[in-house]
Amino acid sequence: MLPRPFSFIVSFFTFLLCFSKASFVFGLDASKTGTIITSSTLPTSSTTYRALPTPSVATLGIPQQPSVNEPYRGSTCPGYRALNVSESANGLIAALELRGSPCYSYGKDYSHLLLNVSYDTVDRIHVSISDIEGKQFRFTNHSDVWDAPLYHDLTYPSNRSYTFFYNSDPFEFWVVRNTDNELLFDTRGHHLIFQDQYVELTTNMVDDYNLYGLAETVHGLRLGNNITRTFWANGDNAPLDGNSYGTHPFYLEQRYRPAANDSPVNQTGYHSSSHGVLMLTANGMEVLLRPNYLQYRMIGGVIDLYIYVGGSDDPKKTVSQFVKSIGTPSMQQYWTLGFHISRWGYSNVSDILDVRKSFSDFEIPVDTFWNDLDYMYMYRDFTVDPISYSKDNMLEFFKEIESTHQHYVPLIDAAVYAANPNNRSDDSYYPYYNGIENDVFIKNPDGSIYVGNVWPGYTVFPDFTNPASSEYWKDCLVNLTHDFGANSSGFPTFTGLWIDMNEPTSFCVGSCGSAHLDENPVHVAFVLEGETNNVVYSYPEGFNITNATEYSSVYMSSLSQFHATATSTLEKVKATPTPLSVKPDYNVNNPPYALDIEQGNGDLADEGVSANATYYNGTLRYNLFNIYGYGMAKATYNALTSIYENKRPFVLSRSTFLSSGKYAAHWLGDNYSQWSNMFFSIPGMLTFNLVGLPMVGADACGFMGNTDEELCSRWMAMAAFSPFYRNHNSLGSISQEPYRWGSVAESSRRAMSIRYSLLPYWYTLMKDAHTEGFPMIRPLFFEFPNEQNLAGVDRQFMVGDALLITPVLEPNVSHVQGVFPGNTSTKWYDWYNHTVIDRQYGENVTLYAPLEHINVAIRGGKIVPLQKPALNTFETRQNPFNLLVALDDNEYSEGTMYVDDGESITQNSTLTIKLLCKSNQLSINSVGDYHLQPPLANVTVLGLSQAPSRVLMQNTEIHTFTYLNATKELIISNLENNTMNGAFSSNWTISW
Ligand code: MIG
Repeated sequence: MLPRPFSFIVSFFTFLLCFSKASFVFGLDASKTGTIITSSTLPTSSTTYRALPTPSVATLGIPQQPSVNEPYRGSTCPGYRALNVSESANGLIAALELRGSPCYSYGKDYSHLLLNVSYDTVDRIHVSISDIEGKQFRFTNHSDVWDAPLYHDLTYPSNRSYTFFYNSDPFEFWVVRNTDNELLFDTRGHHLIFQDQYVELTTNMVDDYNLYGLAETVHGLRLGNNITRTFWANGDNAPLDGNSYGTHPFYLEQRYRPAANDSPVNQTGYHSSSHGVLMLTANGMEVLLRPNYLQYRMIGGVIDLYIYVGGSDDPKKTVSQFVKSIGTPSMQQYWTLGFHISRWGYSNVSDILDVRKSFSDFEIPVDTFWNDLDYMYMYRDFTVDPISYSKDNMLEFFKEIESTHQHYVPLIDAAVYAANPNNRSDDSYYPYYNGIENDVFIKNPDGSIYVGNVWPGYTVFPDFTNPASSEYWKDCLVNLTHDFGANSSGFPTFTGLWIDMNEPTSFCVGSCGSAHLDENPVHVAFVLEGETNNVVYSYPEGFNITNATEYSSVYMSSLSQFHATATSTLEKVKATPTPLSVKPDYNVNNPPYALDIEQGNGDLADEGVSANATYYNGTLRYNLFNIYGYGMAKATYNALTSIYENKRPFVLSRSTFLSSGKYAAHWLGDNYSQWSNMFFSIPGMLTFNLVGLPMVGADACGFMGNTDEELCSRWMAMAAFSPFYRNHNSLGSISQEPYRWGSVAESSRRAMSIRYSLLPYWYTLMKDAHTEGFPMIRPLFFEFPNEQNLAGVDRQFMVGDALLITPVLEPNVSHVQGVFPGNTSTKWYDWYNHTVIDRQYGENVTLYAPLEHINVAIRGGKIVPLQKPALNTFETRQNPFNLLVALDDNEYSEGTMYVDDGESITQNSTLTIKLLCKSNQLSINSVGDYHLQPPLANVTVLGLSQAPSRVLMQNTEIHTFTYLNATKELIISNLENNTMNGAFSSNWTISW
């Protein structure tokens, strides 16, 4: 724990001062800039350059005013004209020529561009615009770093579902869906700007467009037309509307149009269509959503625009087109669908063992125990603290969880401790020296190693774009299994990995540790929760009312802490940035267009490995900024496949990029224990589900700040319906395992019994996500796409197509309102009492929602496969099946169930069961040989108008059935004897 010397603070500010002055002087000097376009197009007068706000020398640590808040600079840009257009069956090629003088809005204009339109597939068109000389960084040239089906599945069909139109002078283009002439993308009226550090492309939009996606941020589901989405990976907590951990530059647009004839299936008066748009880049970018237009502003790279044609009435199909083109998410192991308990602050093995025992004492299901930084030796990756997490104790722990088929997932940070060179004998940290030897760490532009500051002190960062890093990373992780006590017989230790801080985050400006490794280990540049004067006193909204007495004492303590800290020197330390010895030909540290970022004061070099950091082949991080987390997930996934052969790796990643779902699941990061944050987790999860990363969840009960009983009860219940279900907590907050309060325990037990019984359904949803790219949880409009009033609904959500969840999202209430979509013949049944929910079309129905109860509705027409729930997923899998058959108005319903061994990458056999109920007969049709031993216990049929006189399974009469008149439900039980060889091992029918 060595505080940084105060002198650093002083020198840092002196440094800042010098450079802000210098920037003005250098800004006038045109000769200091490199040339990209021909010399004749270079500006001749210094006034042209005055417009550039930033210095043309490389600088670090300079805060910037976001350009998006400044007057628009592109209005004098002349645009381009198309020359030599040549069309073929595959697409269209043209040269684009600047139509006038360069405008230098935020960089130097290219005089000539190459337009390449490719008719990729029936429903996808690719429009690429690049500089003709190929000087700009081009993401799509780096398939070694990021590969996807969209590079390979090119068919150039003649029966394509879209048409590309253009005007030559000025060059403008638009793309139309053939079936209904919808304009999907339309640049008419907007000049293209294409400069070395600024590319701008604008499309016209319809009024009040319904746009979704563009993850990751904290916002409602429907983005609206007054938001700027910034893509620049960032590790800050819960940045409302700001740039966050991941970047997924894809949007889905849903449009409604009045229906000509109002058919009985569609009482809404509308039809809908949807399409999708992807801007494929890992560069810094802003997307401006404004009334009637949407504008891309990229600070580098080229244009690689993909338009997914989608079609009528089925947003799922549009999402599927997109997700299949980037790569569908992987199947996870079955146990990952169970409940996960975590916290930062399990300071030794006994803490975890106590937690495990309490879960069992309180009979609350749990599959997985998570370990944060606490297990490491001085926060160093790939080490295990020899005292608090000793091998002997860990071995006991691993044996125990193995006997109960539970799991353990530890955290790994992106940053690797940089050992103190003066102390090599004591500080022989192998992952550092091994990485140096194999030359796998990110560099500075001058070739020295980039050194940031994270938990263990000064740190280095593996360069996951470097092929050599995969062996290195695998070696590190294999060593970690040994540190945990794995021996040659391979005793299992962790069965998944949690990868954190992989934006990657660093707590200082630039390569701050370059000349300071001899000071390691240093304490992070701020005070940790729980350290002196940093007690967590925040509570959820309404805590002052619900817990008035406790609140008043907390308030007094927080006041005294405030006074104590106000007078102490808790300022954040910033280390001296290292000046660059190599000057890039453009300004990577303070590009002329300043992104509106969360990082300290808009400084591109702060709180993350900065833009001038350099990958092994010379690529600047500037150009591959947003893909670090993806690379780390991929390397971790690959390492795990070689540690556990043919087992699906479970990786949970904080930073993600397009197609990260192939390698990782995601949690929404550092939220607050606040009701508002519980709400925002819904749009957060729904959005990830529509960008191809469905295995997602938020830290239930909230991460930062203290939770309280009521919030935690409600959140544990709601999170039971998220694909990834984990309760995680920050270092200094009060404990929040579900057994800490009676009502939280009870509400968790109730919701978990539903979740665990639904495991066959969840697993089938995961399979659909994996094969089709479908979301596991969905906004209501995905299932009811013609109801315009559902376009913004994000306080409710659907699990698959059969279940509608209406959570309580505020304190001190016992009722909740929700809509139940579908025309008046649609039926919704209450999960618990099986009554039909009484509702009108478009009505906000008030539902009773006492503290331990979450409202779940089943949609008529769907069959949901269930299994009797147990205390973990393994036990649940051994239990008998049940079928919940929710009939629609015509007494029809259907469903599917997919099963396999739940863990292997390559399956020897699988089983897909189609379930169908019509004309008083339920039948199954199984395909595949995977054998499921558990029998069928019960079948419950909801919405059966008449009591049956007898029930037959195949030709055998079943006497164990009852019909409940009040709820019109048929319960057929004790079917085990008729299905002794497995519930679905041969096809059967049950009729009545
Ligand atoms: O700066 O490892 O989002 O889940 O508990 C905090 C400590 C670093 C951030 C993760 C959070 C984790 C925490 N980490």
